[in-house]
Amino acid sequence: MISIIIPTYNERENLEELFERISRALEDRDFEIIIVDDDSPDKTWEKAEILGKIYPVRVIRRTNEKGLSSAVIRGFEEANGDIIVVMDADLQHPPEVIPKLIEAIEHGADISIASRYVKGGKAENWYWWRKVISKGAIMVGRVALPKIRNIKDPVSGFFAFKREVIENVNLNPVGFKILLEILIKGKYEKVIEIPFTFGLRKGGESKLSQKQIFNYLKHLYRLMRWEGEIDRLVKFSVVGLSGVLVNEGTLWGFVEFLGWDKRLAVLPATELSVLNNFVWNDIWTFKDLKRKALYLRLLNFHFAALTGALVQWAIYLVLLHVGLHYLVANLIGIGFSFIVRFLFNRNITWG
Ligand SMILES: Nc1nc2c(ncn2[C@@H]2O[C@H](COP(=O)(O)OP(=O)(O)OP(=O)(O)O)[C@@H](O)[C@H]2O)c(=O)[nH]1
Ligand SMILES: [Mg+2]
Repeated sequence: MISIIIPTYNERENLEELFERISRALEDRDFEIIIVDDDSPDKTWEKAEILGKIYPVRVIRRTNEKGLSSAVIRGFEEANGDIIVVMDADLQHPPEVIPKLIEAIEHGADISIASRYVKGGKAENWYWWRKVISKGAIMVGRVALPKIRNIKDPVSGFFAFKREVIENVNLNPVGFKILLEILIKGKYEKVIEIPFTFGLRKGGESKLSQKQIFNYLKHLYRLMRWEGEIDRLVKFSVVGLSGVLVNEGTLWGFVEFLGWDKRLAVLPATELSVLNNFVWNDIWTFKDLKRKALYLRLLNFHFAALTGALVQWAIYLVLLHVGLHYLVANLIGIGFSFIVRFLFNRNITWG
């Protein structure tokens, strides 16, 4: 049995074609359609109930709750299927793709995603700025959450999964992107992406707004916390500060007690601080991620430090050139260096 969850808000005029095409695509299968409507002013729920006489549709009309993700989660609670499909009502998600999503699961995937960004997929007729925002948002998400870094379209609203993936998982209805929530918190091994063309909506209006971008960032932040990535960032910063102390302290010792040349003493002092940071990051920040051999981690860590220093220097020079105060320029350079080093180490050294 397959459950198809469709959240709706003012989609009345799309329902008939939607149900017709789903039924045709799934004619040799057992399925149910679950419409979760937030009491749409255009009475989408009423239309769905009428069409329910012809198609296997169940309608949930929510009157005291609103929001896309919570609607989808409500649909999960009502679903009877072993395979659950989520899609939009506005026909941007062609029902003809559903059999491919289901076949992927029957062939061993736990989650299958209809993807705009794998080979063969695309978003049709989008303004260039919408493409940039969409791709940029995905890139930020993949960088912020290493668990999903290999997934090309982790924010698709069109996907299918085995019921077990979300069993006993506490999904939070924040944000617009329930798939992200499932990819981070769900229990699964294999994900497959199926290319599809995301068309223009047939009728009705978009509910996507500027506010969603902010909500998306908030959602990412919560998932980063959940994943422990924020903890890592904090630990990495603390270690970085300890490195400053080691660097300054050893430099002072070399110069004052050993009488070394100031111009050269800074080099071993810096190396000692890099080693200090490596040790703490290895046994604390990234202690659960020692997948590479020790010498490779050590080598990569040095490479990250060097890359960070070069980035810092380059940004410093550019900002000096545009007229910033040198201390401000350096501070911004340090900020960028921090990000570069964190990402390098998180994804490569301990990746
Ligand atoms: N129940 C419920 N459904 C919603 C809500 N917001 C959006 N939807 C539905 O979720 C689906 C996706 O919303 P869309 O407005 O199409 O978002 P989009 O596809 O990113 O934007 P467009 O490309 O402009 O269509 C549609 O089926 C909407 O009717 C909501 O608050 N509650
Ligand atoms: Mg849409």
